[in-house]
Amino acid sequence: MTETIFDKIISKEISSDIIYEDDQYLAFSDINPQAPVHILIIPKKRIPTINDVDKSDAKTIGEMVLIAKKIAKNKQIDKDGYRLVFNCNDHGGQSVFHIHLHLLGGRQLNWPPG
Ligand code: DGP
Repeated sequence: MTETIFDKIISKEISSDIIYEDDQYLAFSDINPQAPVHILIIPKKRIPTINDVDKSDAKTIGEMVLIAKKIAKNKQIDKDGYRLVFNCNDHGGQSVFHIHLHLLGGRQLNWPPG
């Protein structure tokens, strides 16, 4: 599996605005924010795309959602609402092949997305 930029963020070789960290997960601000709050939640274990997730990863995906929920509350966007997104491959707009959950909020988000 090829390393991505997120491995360098995990190792702190590249600095990022870290919002949350534990031994298995990291959350940091997106470098190209699409909303006032735009945070990426990643597992430290690299899984390239959502296509590569299997049953043994169910806990990982669930915990990523729980971290996103906690951050949304801390950022006080929980009441107004927010969006959680996994982009997958080309049509999904995925550019970094290490799964990441986008947490977007702080403004009215359009639906359907472009
Ligand atoms: P996606 O298009 O779903 O693969 O999203 C990848 C996101 O990663 C994109 O919104 C920009 C973000 N990103 C890429 N490189 C860096 C980086 O070096 N630092 C940070 N903080 N975010 C990055």
